[in-house]
Amino acid sequence: MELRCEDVSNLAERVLSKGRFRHTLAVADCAEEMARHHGLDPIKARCAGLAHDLAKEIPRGDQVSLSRRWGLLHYPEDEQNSAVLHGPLAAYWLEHYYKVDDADLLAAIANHTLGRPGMSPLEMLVYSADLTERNRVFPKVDILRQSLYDDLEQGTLDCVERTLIYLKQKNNPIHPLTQMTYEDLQRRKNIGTGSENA
Ligand code: DGI
Ligand code: FE
Ligand code: FE
Repeated sequence: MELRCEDVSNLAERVLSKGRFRHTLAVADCAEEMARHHGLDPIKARCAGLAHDLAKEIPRGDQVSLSRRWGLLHYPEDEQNSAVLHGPLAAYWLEHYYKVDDADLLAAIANHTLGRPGMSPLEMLVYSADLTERNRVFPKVDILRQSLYDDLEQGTLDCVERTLIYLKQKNNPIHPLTQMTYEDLQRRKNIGTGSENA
């Protein structure tokens, strides 16, 4: 089934707090705008943005038990830091209960917190819009926005790097997928540079 923006927006408004819904709308606007700028599907980007945090406010204990039941726990770190489970949960829920069958849309929702090696442009959009939407205020956020405007892949690499620095500063463990995403984007950048110079 195709996911309609209006339906996801209504669903998000119903299941999320006011503040989280405000963030959701800002991610949707940001993802849509970036998609238009980079020649990607703006409606799909908006839809993914609207859906990305649908499972965020499920109580953490329930997030862990649902993830276990649905086979979504892949790393010891998934359980140790349950803040990373809500993306895969929302995607699973939309796929199995709403019969959403757009694999790229589902992946963008599932991977919005940690990324993954081999991210698609839509996955990069949602990952980066989540970090840089208009309500996010942290030092140098404008530099990230500019970098994303100039080049989606480089901008996403900068976003992952910022997440790594932030997690290290706070002494939070780095999830293996965050590290793998970073290394993959660096590798892709180097391959790109190599072929341009060839
Ligand atoms: O859901 P949002 O708050 O909008 O943003 P998000 O989906 O990026 O989730 C952010 C949370 O995920 C935040 O608590 C930090 C956590 N997180 C993201 N990557 C990692 C991580 N936590 C750890 N420990 N390791 C990671 O690599
Ligand atoms: Fe999230
Ligand atoms: Fe979010």
